[in-house]
Amino acid sequence: MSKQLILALSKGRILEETLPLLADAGITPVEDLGKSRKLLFDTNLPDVKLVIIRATDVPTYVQLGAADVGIAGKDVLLEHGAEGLYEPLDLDIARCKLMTAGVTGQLPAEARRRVATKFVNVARRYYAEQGIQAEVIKLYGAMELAPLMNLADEIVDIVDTGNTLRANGMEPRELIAHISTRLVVNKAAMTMKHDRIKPLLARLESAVKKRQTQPIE
Ligand code: PRT
Ligand code: MG
Repeated sequence: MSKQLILALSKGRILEETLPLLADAGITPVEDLGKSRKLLFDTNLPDVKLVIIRATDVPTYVQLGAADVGIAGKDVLLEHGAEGLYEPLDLDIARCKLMTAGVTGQLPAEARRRVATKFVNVARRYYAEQGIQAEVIKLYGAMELAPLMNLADEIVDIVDTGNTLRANGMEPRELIAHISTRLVVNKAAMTMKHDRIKPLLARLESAVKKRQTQPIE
């Protein structure tokens, strides 16, 4: 195994909050990520590289060892499954909730419930645990549209302020999980590259703690 360390970062909203944390931990990309179409970046540390990929691909890269360390939302990790991954650190960014939601004022369907979501594994598990019969329908976006178009009775989606739901005549129903961004590590790399990963973990952990104790501006 090479001594190079590859970090897989989720692009999108998590990235903006990840970069300051990495900077606090002493890792900065050598070029402006926003100005480049590249996906693989050198950093100030000669043996640390960053790959910037779809959030849903991060656990796959780390599980299969193409990246040693990854940063992804707990929602994505719950959907992917934990095989081959350690999850040693909560980065405490991009907090939100994974919830069920439906049309405002409408009671959940009594019989078999049609549920639209991109989190099909999470949804199947959740409804089974609740003893609710559910037909889970996979969508790739705009879940809020599904009940309005009578494609589904309910959705499973990320909720933060609830504004997106309200704007579409929907309301949150049940909480499935509290979500935040997590650091994941390939299990083999954790052993083989322990001398590299351990100090990175320690520096990120203190960067997270520093933020948590800072007064809110
Ligand atoms: O990948 P894709 O394009 O499908 O998702 P995206 O563009 O919505 O999100 P992305 O990739 O930029 O970041 C997704 C990750 O950010 C998730 O995996 C979560 O861990 C985290 N996160 C935190 C959120 C939100 N907050 C959030 N509010 N991801 C999505 N949202 C969306 C949600 O899907 C819904 O459409 O925002 C809307 C709800 O927000 P409110 O404030 O209106 O309730
Ligand atoms: Mg996106």
